[in-house]
Amino acid sequence: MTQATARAYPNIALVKYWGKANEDLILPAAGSMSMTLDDFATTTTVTLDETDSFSLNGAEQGEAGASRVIAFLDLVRNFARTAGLDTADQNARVVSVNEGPTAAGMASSASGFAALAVAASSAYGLELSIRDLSRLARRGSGSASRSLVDRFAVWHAGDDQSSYAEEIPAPDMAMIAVPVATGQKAVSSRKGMVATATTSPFYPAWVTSTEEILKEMIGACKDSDFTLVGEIAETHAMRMHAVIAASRPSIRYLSPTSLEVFDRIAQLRADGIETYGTADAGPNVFAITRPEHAEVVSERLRDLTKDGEAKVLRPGRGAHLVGDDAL
Ligand code: 2P0
Repeated sequence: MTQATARAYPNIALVKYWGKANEDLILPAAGSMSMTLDDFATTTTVTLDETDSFSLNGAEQGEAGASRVIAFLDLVRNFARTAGLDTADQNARVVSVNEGPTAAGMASSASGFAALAVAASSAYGLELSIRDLSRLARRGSGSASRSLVDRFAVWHAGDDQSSYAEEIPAPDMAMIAVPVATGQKAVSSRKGMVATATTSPFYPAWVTSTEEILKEMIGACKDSDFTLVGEIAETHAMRMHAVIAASRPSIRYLSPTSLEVFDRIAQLRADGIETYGTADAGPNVFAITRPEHAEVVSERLRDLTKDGEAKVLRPGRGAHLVGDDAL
């Protein structure tokens, strides 16, 4: 096959990844855990071609915009060479469409590299397991390793072989996206992680406490204890923003409105609607709640969003190949 199309969804971490043990192999300093979403998909087609090129949402990308994608294709070609495939010397055209907002804290790099890993490995003729696809996606963007997995994933810290994501059982839940208006330009996750690791005095404690809390989270998921899952998720998100804020110079991703959303979530809890919040490297907040409360939570958070819409998301599918008819 010289052409393949794949679809992948973003994931939102409930135990966060923030910091690398190895920059080149994208090995995390600690494990993490996430829910794969069922919306904001990226669909990517890879076609072997005369030259490497990358189109995103209909816009042809120049050298800078295409560099991470081409570096990833080089990696896939190296694997093809090792496997003795004669596709290894061919270039490729990559066409991606994001249904969610790109680079707006909706984890588009996770869905992007997960879809690219599946489509490119298939176009180049590699036959990889989900585990190896997760390892491959990790090399594009760490969090992409988790978007290979259905529903809920744990991404293991470790070496190149052992650092992959796999599915874990978890209590059923809904996630409500609360996109918050902002004028400020965030520091990229990649740069923010390095700044935190090198300048935040709390970073060593962040790494060790993340390993501990991940074990607790896996236990809570296994016990289907939604309350404990939610408490851990919100605490861990706040710890991440705290260790980041302690960088020098300080980095702050949450906006005043983000904090208002966290206050509203606390009010929902006080009203008996069990809800918890999390936020990534940007001001947008994601609320988690039991499925039966999803609509009321969305309704109660809507006025704090930038477009008056708080979308209800559910656990979704890991990255997968799609046929031409599904485009
Ligand atoms: C996460 N984030 O666990 C955390 C929480 C953002 C905040 O993973 O450098 O884009 O490509 O490995 O995967 C964002 O980091 O970083 C991220 P790279 P990535 O979802």
